[in-house]
Amino acid sequence: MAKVNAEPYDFELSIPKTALVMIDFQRDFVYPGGFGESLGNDTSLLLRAVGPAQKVLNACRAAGMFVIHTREGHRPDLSDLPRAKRERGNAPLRIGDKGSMGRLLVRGEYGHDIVDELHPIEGEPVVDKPGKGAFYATDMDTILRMRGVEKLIVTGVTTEVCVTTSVREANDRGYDALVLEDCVGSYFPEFQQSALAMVKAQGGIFGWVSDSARFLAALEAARGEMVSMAAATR
Ligand code: C5J
Repeated sequence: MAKVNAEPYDFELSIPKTALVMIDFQRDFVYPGGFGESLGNDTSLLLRAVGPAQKVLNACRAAGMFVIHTREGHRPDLSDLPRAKRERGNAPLRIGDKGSMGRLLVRGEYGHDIVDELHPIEGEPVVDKPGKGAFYATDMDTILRMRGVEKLIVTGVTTEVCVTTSVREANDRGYDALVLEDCVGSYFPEFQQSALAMVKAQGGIFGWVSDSARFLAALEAARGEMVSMAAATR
């Protein structure tokens, strides 16, 4: 089986059993004028992950891998927004308030949607989540299990918030998760480093860490294996 060179050790790649998970690549986090900037963050740090993530997305689509996207946000009436989440941070603009890309983190608004470069295409489910974790109050687990998915390739923003919260949730549900470090982004470079270190420590306590180049090389090998297997069974 094709293997992705990764830490703490190689990650076995099986295209039919794997999903590419694109976490919260929303304008609200990645561009100025959205929720991320309203909290005082420099959004340009997240943009760095978009190019590598686009390469991985295109390659996974070409390989026929299942792709699933998530978006963090709330109903327009904010009925699913906990008081604590709205009030915490004491920012001048809060979730539900109007920013330059529409109401912050509200479903249906321009800022809530995924950036053009990584926009979902037909057949790629979009999971709308009210929390940080992709599995909390969503049908993420059901969708993955219906497809027979056991392994996750994880990209997205932000590394130490929604990405690793989702990786921890996935771990507890029995999935193997591989995080691609140049395809995840944080407003805090030091948090990016420590969040990824926590994933792969202790023999991969939450999962594996690699990067887009090493993943793409293994994906090519896995595609080759599938072609050879199909030819052998003909
Ligand atoms: C945050 C996220 N950072 N998607 N959300 O509030 O990581």
